Amino acid sequence: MYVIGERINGMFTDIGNAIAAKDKKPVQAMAEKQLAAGASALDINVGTRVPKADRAAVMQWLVETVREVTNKPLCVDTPALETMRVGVAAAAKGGLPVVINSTIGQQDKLEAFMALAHEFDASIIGLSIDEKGVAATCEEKLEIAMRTIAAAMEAGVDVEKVYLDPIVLPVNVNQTAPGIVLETIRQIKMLSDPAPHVVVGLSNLGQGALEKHLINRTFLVMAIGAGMDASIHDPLDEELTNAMVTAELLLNKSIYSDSYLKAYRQG
Ligand code: THG
Repeated sequence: MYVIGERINGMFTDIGNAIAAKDKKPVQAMAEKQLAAGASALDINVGTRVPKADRAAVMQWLVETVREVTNKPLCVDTPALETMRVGVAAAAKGGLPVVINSTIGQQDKLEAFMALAHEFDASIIGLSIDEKGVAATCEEKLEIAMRTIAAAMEAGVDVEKVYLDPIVLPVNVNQTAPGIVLETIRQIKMLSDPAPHVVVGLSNLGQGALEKHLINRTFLVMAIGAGMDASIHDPLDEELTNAMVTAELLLNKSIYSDSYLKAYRQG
């Protein structure tokens, strides 16, 4: 599993406060902790407390702060093209790997973000959202997925670099949505050979629910079973990580030993 650590996000109080105080220490410590826990990449999101006019400059600061402690892929998380360009340029400096998180499937946005991906040799996450909002049905999600793949090919972005995100929303808001996402994952995996990568922002699912950790953990296992190969979540959640590693073991993606959980943590 390609785990993208979600914790460097201004929506969390510790990181929000560090951003406000321009204090690098808590940000760098959080980057190192997530990587030590097995994250393959780190999401970087300034959050909503930062005024819109300052977001590009704050994104640059946040990316440069994390880049001081790692050469791993940084996943620049913003819907704004200008903030994305600034963040991606900072993250990709020296030819280091970067992920654009994200583009929506509206044609003009797809073209602009795919051009940026091509320019920086970046990977890119394509959401199942377009001018009509979040796609509700499996058919609509697949239609946007196919448009996203087509736009990547047009822009010269290798399909291997595209991650499709069918969008999970809080289960306490709409209980039919998670099943639709699982079905969409299964179908995306049949679109082509090799199949496009699939990612979700897992923590959206349990947001506001008392049993959010259990809900997120159970869904992660189901989504892995459906073919999902990447996830934006908290790698510091040990039970979540144990469930993920066990799901991969049961799908024969890693070798069994009695100490397989320990083996994962030792890298
Ligand atoms: N898809 C993609 N990128 C994304 C998302 C997605 N980036 C942002 C978000 N969604 C993923 N990251 C988070 C981070 C935190 C929470 C949800 C999604 C969250 N956290 C706490 C919770 O679980 O209740 C609340 C915050 C706190 O503890 O202060 O909800 O879908 N491509």
